Amino acid sequence: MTAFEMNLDGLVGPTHNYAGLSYGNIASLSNEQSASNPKEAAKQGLKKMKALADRGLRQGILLPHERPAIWALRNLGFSGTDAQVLEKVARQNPAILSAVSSASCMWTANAATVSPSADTGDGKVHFTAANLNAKFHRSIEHPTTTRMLQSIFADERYFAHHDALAPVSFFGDEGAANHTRFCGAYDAPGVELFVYGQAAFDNNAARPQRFPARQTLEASQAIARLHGLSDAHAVFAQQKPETIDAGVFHNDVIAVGNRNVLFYHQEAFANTDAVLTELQRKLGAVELIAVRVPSAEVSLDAAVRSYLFNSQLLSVDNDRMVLVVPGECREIAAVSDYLDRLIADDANPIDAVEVFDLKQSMQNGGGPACLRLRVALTEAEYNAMNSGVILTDALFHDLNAWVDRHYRDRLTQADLADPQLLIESRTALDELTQLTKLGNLYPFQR
Ligand code: SUG
Repeated sequence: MTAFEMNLDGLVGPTHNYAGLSYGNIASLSNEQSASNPKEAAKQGLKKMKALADRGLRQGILLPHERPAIWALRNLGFSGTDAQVLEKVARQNPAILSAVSSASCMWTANAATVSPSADTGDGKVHFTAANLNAKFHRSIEHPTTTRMLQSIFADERYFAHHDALAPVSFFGDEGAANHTRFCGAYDAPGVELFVYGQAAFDNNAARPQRFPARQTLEASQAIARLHGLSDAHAVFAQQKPETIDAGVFHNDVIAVGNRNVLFYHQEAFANTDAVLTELQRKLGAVELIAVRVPSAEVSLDAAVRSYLFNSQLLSVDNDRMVLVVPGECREIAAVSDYLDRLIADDANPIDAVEVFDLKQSMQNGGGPACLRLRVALTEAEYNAMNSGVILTDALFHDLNAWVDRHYRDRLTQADLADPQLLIESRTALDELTQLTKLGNLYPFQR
């Protein structure tokens, strides 16, 4: 049986904007109120997807959600026609309008946690949509995410879906951004590393002082239980609290892994030696290659500014790996020099770097790794999924034309109140569900 990793990238939605919604995410805060370019954002993402698909990697998309989320505004008591709802929220509380207009579902690393069938108790691929309850604008994603994943991975012989965890801070869950699976081959049982920001029930546990820890140990443990992962298949590790205060709001801003390789910054974990020892013990005969980046070579600040670790580490041919990084990594000399040394060093399997311009997403704190959800699948599981979301040449062509037809090239906070934007967005999404054959996904379609 062969298995591989598929990447499902979030297609950037037509309301992509900069609202400064994510306290603790430095890029989001510093670009608040800038004008965005949704058309360019969507095309930058599509270009990355196409380049990886052209390398022979399996690539698919997850669809943007309905935004502005009129249903969420109605739940908050705004009433009348859709246009009246928009007018009222814009006048009474524009911050809420910004939140329900965010295209944040593009960062699909936060959509869900996925455990491949080789690891789970019942031999199915398990999905749990993330509750994302740390931020209001993200907490409204999981109902649509769950529906979408259920409709893409519908075959119950292969796939199991769980609702998001209880939406309270004790069970704050940010999905795969804090989850990395290690293995030999993708079809062999692996070890899943769950990184958390704080243990919610332990009042004496170390925690960040400045910015919030979004993922809790209790949430990670619940997901491991739901997915039927035995102790042999799971490791729980705390992120170093000081890094959260430095702007590392998810583990995928400070570490990335693929197969038996962990690429991480020296400051990533609270207890690095214990984490590496446990991972190696549970991996058994598979040798863990831990590539540690010292602060002396790349400072924590440079790591956050460049998003070096928010990269995709991909197996290209057999044992070789390519690191897919954002353009910012080549703009910071210390990081760029480090990358040159990394690929020249034969002690690790990373021998190429591929650079993408993802500035539109980066300005909201989303790099290459944020934009994708990894799903390791066997060939049979792949054949059982809804193929409408798989990025073929034809779909790539159709999506670019669709973006050209429906997207604006400039959006400000004031534009979010425009009832025409809602109509444009719904028209676009309605067409997209037909293009991808996903059926009626959105509240406005029901
Ligand atoms: O949740 N930014 C997202 C970025 C998510 C990045 N994901 C990963 N690291 N996996 C967030 O903070 C900003 C939206 C705004 O400010 O307009 C935002 O939601």
